[in-house]
Amino acid sequence: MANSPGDVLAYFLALLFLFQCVQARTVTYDFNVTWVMANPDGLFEREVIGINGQWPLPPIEVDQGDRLIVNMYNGLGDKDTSIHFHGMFQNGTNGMDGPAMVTQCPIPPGSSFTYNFTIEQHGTYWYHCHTDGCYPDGYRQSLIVHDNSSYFYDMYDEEYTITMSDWYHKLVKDIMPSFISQSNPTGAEPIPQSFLFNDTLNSSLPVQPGKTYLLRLINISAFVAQYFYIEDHSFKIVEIDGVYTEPTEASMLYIAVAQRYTILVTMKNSTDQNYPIVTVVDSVLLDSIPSNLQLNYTNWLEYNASAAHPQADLKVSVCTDLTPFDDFNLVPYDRMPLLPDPDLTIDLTVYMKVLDNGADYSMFNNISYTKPKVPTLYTVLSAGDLATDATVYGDYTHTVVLEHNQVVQLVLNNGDTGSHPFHLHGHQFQVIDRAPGYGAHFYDYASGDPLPYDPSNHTTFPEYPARRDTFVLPPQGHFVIRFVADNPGVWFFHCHIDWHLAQGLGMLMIEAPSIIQERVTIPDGHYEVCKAAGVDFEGNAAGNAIDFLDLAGQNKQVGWLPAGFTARGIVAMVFSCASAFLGMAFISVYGASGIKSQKQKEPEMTEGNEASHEEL
Ligand SMILES: *[C@@H]1O[C@H](CO)[C@@H](O)[C@H](O)[C@H]1NC(C)=O
Ligand SMILES: *[C@@H]1O[C@H](CO)[C@@H](O)[C@H](O)[C@H]1NC(C)=O
Ligand SMILES: *[C@@H]1O[C@H](CO)[C@@H](O)[C@H](O)[C@H]1NC(C)=O
Ligand SMILES: *[C@@H]1O[C@H](CO)[C@@H](O)[C@H](O)[C@H]1NC(C)=O
Ligand SMILES: *[C@@H]1O[C@H](CO)[C@@H](O)[C@H](O)[C@H]1NC(C)=O
Ligand SMILES: *[C@@H]1O[C@H](CO)[C@@H](O)[C@H](O)[C@H]1NC(C)=O
Ligand SMILES: *[C@@H]1O[C@H](CO)[C@@H](O)[C@H](O)[C@H]1NC(C)=O
Ligand SMILES: *[C@@H]1O[C@H](CO)[C@@H](O)[C@H](O)[C@H]1NC(C)=O
Ligand SMILES: *[C@@H]1O[C@H](CO)[C@@H](O)[C@H](O)[C@H]1NC(C)=O
Ligand SMILES: *[C@@H]1O[C@H](CO)[C@@H](O)[C@H](O)[C@H]1NC(C)=O
Ligand SMILES: *[C@@H]1O[C@H](CO)[C@@H](O)[C@H](O)[C@H]1NC(C)=O
Ligand SMILES: *[C@@H]1O[C@H](CO)[C@@H](O)[C@H](O)[C@H]1NC(C)=O
Ligand SMILES: [Cu+2]
Repeated sequence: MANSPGDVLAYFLALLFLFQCVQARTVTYDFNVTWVMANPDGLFEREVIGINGQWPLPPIEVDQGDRLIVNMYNGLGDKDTSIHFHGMFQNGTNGMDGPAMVTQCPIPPGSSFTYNFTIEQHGTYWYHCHTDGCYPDGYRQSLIVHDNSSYFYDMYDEEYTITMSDWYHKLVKDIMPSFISQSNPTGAEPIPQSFLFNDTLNSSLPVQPGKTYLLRLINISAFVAQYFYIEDHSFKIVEIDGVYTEPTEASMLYIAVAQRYTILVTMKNSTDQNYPIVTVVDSVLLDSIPSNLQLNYTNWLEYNASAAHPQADLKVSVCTDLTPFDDFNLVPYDRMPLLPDPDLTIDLTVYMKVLDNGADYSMFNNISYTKPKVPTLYTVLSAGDLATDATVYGDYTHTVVLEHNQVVQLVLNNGDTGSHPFHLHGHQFQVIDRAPGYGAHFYDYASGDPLPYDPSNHTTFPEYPARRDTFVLPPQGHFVIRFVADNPGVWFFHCHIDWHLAQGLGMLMIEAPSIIQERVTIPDGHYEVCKAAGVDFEGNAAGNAIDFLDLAGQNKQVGWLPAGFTARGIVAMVFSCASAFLGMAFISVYGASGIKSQKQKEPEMTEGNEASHEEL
């Protein structure tokens, strides 16, 4: 074939065109983070964490393959901060993951920090502050990675993103001291004052008859899970936590903190009526229910702005009429098969225990996560050959060192009567076993016997297990997940109820420390932030950069109560099918009244505890 100069030019231009088409964009956001005033529930105006003077915060939107740059300036004046991009793998960019004292220093007031990474994923995510319990103050919003090559791209006409959250009238700094304290030995979680729908209430989504909408639902709560349904409309689930699923019909969802569901909803052809979008709070999670707390909320699919906007008909019984869809059964669209038998199994049990100071803490096994003095990633980078020795990360960060590409199985048993949404940074994991299942009996185990995982007696693992990045551990039940350690980095595994994280319900997995040392570089600006914050960025968990095996001076968890003290009394739990799922006429009373009469040991802080066991 003869190549004329014209052909060559055309070929060259075509190449150039192709190159430009596939060349990813860089999407830059400048965030000036300051306090602003907001009143999203119409009940109370309060200070919230705003960006560029605004709240609700700006959603981040990118296309798959884009580079995202977020230049963040901390203008809060009185609070450290950082951003975690929830669900992002940060493959090769571990230093951009965001949790303070894990992969970076907390960003003090007056400092700036640049997050800079590429996004080779798609779907529905969110970003939130990951320092000292700061996202309940409003620092959280959606992060959408568009993908016009998704299998459902031509199955809808328009898309909407909706966040759902709980909302407190008090600032975290005014809640936290009394939450983790001797006066709250049962660890009763703070009760939200309301539950927001896309950061407001009473909203209408304008829709057109016959069209199909893609709804991205994101639970950005700090604590409470909710049921979601639309009256007279069913839908198809197409994505959970960034993983496309086989289209799966459902009519009700249970969305726990940090979980995302993307659904396709096809509208009716008539325009005479508007339909309630109903969210019902899972009140089982609340230790007490104030009489003025609204537990069910109506928003609308608005077909006709001038027609009535009826309140939800809550006479339906969730148990008999609707059952929340069980995410365990969702098959990923890519049909990734069950991972092979694990190279490493990590066994964990969740406990809530009163420690020596009379306050309630959460722990995996006997370790309540306590911040190290040097961010753990920076310990990896400064420890040389000792980085593979878990000793250098200290006794209270609960660090497990993983080898590159190991198949890891994590068995999580719940020694607690509450449910907990667990999140693993840097991965989507396969959920291969879980008990009990959703449904009427989900909460039965809260009052009955625990149901730990029995490796010699379990149901057959799914052939194509559901994958996601956040999963709910049922009360006194268990779940078992598998993932491949193919993402060298320091990854936090923790409960996403911010109050429980503050109580220590977290641990670290360090994948392939020597590959981290080869691949991960930290921009100088990140170390400048450490200097401004007065935090060491070299050395072991105790800040010792000379002898990495000497942990003298490390932050320690609070000491154990002497034997004989009851950790947590459960006085009464009244469950019924309807109440568990609809929160009607239902109260569960955790230990508070029971334990108050017991003699508590006087608080006795061992050195460093109060300062070190801070919330994240
Ligand atoms: C951030 O916003 C505050 C308040 O509007 C302003 O005073 C400050 O100069 C801004 N800082 C930056 C770095 O943009
Ligand atoms: C929502 O509607 C309820 C009842 O219709 C009303 O009492 C409340 O003030 C509204 N809230 C907001 C934030 O619009
Ligand atoms: C972001 O990272 C890329 C790759 O390391 C680098 O080329 C670029 O200069 C960085 N941009 C900013 C604003 O830091
Ligand atoms: C898909 O998205 C890319 C990047 O935004 C764009 O260049 C391309 O035109 C889009 N394709 C379609 C079919 O919309
Ligand atoms: C939800 O709120 C965000 C941020 O304010 C906004 O961009 C988005 O359009 C809202 N979604 C709907 C469905 O109104
Ligand atoms: C979000 O998750 C929290 C915690 O699990 C839960 O209480 C709340 O009801 C959920 N919200 C929705 C709308 O699902
Ligand atoms: C709406 O009308 C279209 C076209 O007539 C039909 O295909 C579709 O099934 C109807 N949808 C519903 C929900 O009735
Ligand atoms: C819905 O909320 C209202 C107000 O909080 C309450 O009176 C009612 O009992 C609730 N209904 C259900 C079914 O939860
Ligand atoms: C919208 O609702 C009003 C009031 O019910 C009704 O009069 C009108 O015909 C409806 N419009 C359409 C387009 O259905
Ligand atoms: C937890 O238990 C293990 C084994 O019994 C023990 O070696 C370790 O020191 C304990 N950790 C704490 C924090 O008490
Ligand atoms: C195996 O598990 C099932 C279901 O949890 C239980 O009913 C059965 O008693 C168990 N069998 C043994 C031998 O533990
Ligand atoms: C990280 O990237 C490597 C290739 O560099 C790939 O093999 C691995 O699957 C990726 N891991 C994740 C979690 O994205
Ligand atoms: Cu929890």
